[in-house]
Amino acid sequence: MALVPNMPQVWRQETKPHKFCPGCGHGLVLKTLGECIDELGIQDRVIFGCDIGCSLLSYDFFNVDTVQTHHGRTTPVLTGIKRARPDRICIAYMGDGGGYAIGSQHLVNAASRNEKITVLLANNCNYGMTGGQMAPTTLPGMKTETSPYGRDVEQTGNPTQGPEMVAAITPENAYVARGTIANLRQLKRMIKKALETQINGVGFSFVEALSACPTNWRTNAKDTWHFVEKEMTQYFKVGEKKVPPEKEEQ
Ligand SMILES: Cc1ncc(C[n+]2csc(CCOP(=O)(O)OP(=O)(O)O)c2C)c(N)n1
Ligand code: SF4
Repeated sequence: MALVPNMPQVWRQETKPHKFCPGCGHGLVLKTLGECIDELGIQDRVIFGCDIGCSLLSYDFFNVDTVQTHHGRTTPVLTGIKRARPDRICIAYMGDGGGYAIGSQHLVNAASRNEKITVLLANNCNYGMTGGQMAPTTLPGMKTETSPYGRDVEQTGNPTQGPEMVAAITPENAYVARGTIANLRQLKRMIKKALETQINGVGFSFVEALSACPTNWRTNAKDTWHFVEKEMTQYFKVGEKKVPPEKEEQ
């Protein structure tokens, strides 16, 4: 990312170590977002918001204006900022707990109002920061701290299908997709299209990224990738769910 003049030497470094656990997916999602911001040349216009949860560890990840919000409240905070400053590119970043549990009403409201913000959500099938409790996205039969015998879908329902839900309630000019850390080129194309949807002032944009939490999954590298690529995709289908229609040439 471009350097800011007059910053202390330590902050001027272009990269620094992130704070996530080894093998965590958040770093991959955020690096991909950073590449999109750089390639679109919007660093000076971006306002980045991160939730409570492990997403908050990104509060000093980027050299952009950043706000860290309460759990689940990143979508309305960024909606408010966008309404006050429509010239800014507002990006709300959160986990599946922040977006689909405590913040689900905000996601529904912002999506159905077609707010001109971009929501990027890392789905790791559990509440990572608090020690791996069951989340709306926990897979059927998956063991977590609060489902030690495996998630019972008869009692707790099926995993939340976030992008499918957002696609169902947004107008046709929204952008909605599900990517994965297992295919970062595709995820980058999706995040870029989401940001372009906001840059063009078209509509709401939402990208869920299938992510990894090896610490709470208690998986080694091989099993982590197997879970992301084979287990999660049985329930969460990767792909674009809604793409704004091409503008006709005048
Ligand atoms: C209002 C409120 N309720 C509950 C919590 C406790 N809490 C902190 S992080 C978290 C869940 C985080 O899970 P997720 O949003 O999926 O993000 P992850 O850590 O997995 O990236 C919870 C329940 C809180 N901080 N504030
Ligand atoms: S607890 Fe999970 S989501 Fe949080 S930093 Fe560690 S691996 Fe990532």
